[in-house]
Amino acid sequence: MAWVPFIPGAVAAVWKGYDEIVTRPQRRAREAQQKLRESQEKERESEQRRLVLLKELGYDADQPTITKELIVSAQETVGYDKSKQNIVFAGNVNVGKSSLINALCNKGGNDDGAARVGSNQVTMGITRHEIPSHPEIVLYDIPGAGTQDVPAFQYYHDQMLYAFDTVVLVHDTTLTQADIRLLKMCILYSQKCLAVRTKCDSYIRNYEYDKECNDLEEARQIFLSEVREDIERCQEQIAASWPEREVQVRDYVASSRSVRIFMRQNASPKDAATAYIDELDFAFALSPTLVVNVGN
Ligand SMILES: Nc1nc2c(ncn2[C@@H]2O[C@H](COP(=O)(O)OP(=O)(O)O)[C@@H](O)[C@H]2O)c(=O)[nH]1
Ligand SMILES: [Mg+2]
Repeated sequence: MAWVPFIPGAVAAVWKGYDEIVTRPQRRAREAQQKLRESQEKERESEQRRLVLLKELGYDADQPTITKELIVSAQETVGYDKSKQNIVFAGNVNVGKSSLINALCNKGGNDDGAARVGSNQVTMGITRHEIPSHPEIVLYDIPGAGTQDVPAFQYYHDQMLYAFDTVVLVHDTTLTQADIRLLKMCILYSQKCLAVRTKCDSYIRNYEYDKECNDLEEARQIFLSEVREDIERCQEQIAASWPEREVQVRDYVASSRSVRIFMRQNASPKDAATAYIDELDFAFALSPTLVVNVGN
């Protein structure tokens, strides 16, 4: 009976062979099919989300698609310079776009070539501004959206924002729904965008009075903690449109007064209303070349 213990071994060997040749390839094929179905499903969901988002941003089938050709022709219209970084400042009327551009160009509102500032000085068309000490950058001032009712797609399209390398969304209080939609528009078109919350000097001074603070420093701390919380909320709202990947738009807290002081290569003012907040990081985000001389 020497063959008896031999039988289970032989069966196991046959079964192993069968598994290798028949079952395992079938299992692998089933797994591959399952993976393919899952990735197709993910793609379908992501395309569905894109369509819903486009609708939310005011796009309908009558509007033109932003093609490569359209981008090239818009770049010719706006005077896009291939050898420079072309940065456009967008946002509502009176939020401080022109003031910020003047500050970066180290100009006062009355200086030659300065962007026109103030509520009676609305920018009518696109204007180009160069930073004298930084020929590698060109800034563009455009008219504000004017009303919250202009759909993001329309503003983005009409102002040819897709023609620029970077869109800076300027705002002076919480991001409005229109601001958030505009930022989503940029993300949708894979365009570099950032936000800047300006006029902080004036808000900190108002806080000192409104919140009955003991001094400006206390007002600054309360203002900053409220603003940072608000920014986080808005960032979450933006990110919610892209659950499949990580999306974050930085929102820098600054004032045009302090940006100008920074551009003149001066140290941060001591006064709690104008002391630097995110001015340095904002300049770095626009272009690292803007902060090269700091600290030298
Ligand atoms: N206190 C303070 N006022 C600012 C600041 N930026 C802009 N302003 C004022 O806000 C008003 C509108 O600014 P402007 O640059 O013309 O806004 P735009 O319409 O977005 O271009 C002007 O009266 C500016 O002096 C800032 O950082 N601090
Ligand atoms: Mg303006």
